[in-house]
Amino acid sequence: MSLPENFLWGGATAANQCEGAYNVDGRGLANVDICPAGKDRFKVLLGHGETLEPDTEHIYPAMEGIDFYHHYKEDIRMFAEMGFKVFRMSIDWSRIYPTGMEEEPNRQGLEFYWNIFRELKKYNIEPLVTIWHGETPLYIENELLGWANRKTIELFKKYARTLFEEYKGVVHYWLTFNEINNALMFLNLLPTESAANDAQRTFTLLHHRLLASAEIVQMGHAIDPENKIGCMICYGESYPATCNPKDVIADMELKQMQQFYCSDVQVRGVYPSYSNRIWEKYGVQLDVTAEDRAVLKAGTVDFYSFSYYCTSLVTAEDTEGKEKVKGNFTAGIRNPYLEYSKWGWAIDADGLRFSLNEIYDRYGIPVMVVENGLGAADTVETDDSIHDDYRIDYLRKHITALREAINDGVDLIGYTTWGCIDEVSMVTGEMKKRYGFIYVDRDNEGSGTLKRLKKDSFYWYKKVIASNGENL
Ligand code: BGP
Repeated sequence: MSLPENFLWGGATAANQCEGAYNVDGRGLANVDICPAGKDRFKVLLGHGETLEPDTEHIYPAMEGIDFYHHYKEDIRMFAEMGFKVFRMSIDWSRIYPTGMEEEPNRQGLEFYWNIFRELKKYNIEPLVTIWHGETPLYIENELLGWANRKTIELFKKYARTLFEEYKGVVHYWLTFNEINNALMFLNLLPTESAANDAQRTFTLLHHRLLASAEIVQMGHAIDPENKIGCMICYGESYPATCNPKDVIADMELKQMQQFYCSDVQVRGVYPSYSNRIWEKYGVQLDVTAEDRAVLKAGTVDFYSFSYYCTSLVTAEDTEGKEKVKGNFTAGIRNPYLEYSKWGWAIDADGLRFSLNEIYDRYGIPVMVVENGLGAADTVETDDSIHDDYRIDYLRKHITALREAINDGVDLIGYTTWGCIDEVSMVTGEMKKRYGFIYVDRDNEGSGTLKRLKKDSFYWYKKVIASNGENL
């Protein structure tokens, strides 16, 4: 079966990983600006950093990103050349409300996104806007404790209202929170004692984000009934390591918490039946009022979107002596049937077909894959060409899986590869880990001309889109 004619082919980015220009045109400092590359990154990302001011010892890659802020015309022209139908991007809250507390939005920030939308329109590329891709004004983090504070919901609603009103009729596709569930994945990666200490805060901040998401879904629909608003889940697909029922149960419990807890709320509008058991396990007391439940019920999403990179294996047994592997916020033991990328993430295209079926069976609403790709180090040849056949191979297999899932009956409406242009890695803060069809001359230390170069995958993806996924 062919892909639907209006299938949304494209690529994805996030403001904090590409825009740079952190201190221009009235933008405020954001939490992501002070996330250093290297070993201290996660401490800060998780809100455990001692440094809430940038220092001279660290490199802060978000501050300059790939300077999309000043290169957007050139970059969008290249996306158009590949034939993109959709471009996923996020808006940086601190560009619109520099501290989050202002009564009026920063006009220059709004203008920057107007410029992008006008440019996209020129090429008939539909924007897909993530309202929150981890970017929070630093003031809110420092003074209000960020999302742990219920008051942040109101500030976020003010920001979202501004976007819905300003870009009414221009943006039709929105995502509320990027990978909303990754807070739970972070929790699972912590040693048991730290996880126990962090659980109350994590589930509370997540409750606030889920409420905020539901509130702004309703708001977005009220402002423009044409708006299509989706959730976005980090789909850390997992399999039981063996047919031992203990492994199957361990996998089920992990899935309930990591994969389904948030989307069950966002799609079905209620906390799932198993959530009490999870809260008990972590000793969490959540303040879920009757009013909260009504908000969650009324703010369900129109479509389900997710990121897909790799899969992992779950076992109930002691993993001592077994080879451990990591993925996108996941950890497990090595799957002997799969190959692994240089950054240690399993390459599993069948897992994408499996995930798509699992999701569509569960929710029955339109689905979009909004992140997928291979993080790899590229080599620029003397003639500026880049032969990234490994990336083409990865994407070819995953697009084949999309086609299979559509044959299975999944209502898949779009596909945006992650980091369609090289940008800063979220997990490590490196530039060396590249996903793009477009190479950006910038290294881990922040040096480079920022020159853009087309990789072999650029020409390949252009052909794929032109043939609507037939010519792989
Ligand atoms: C997802 C994030 C993206 C992106 C991606 C790849 O979790 O939503 O922002 O960065 O992971 O991760 P990395 O860039 O670290 O390889």
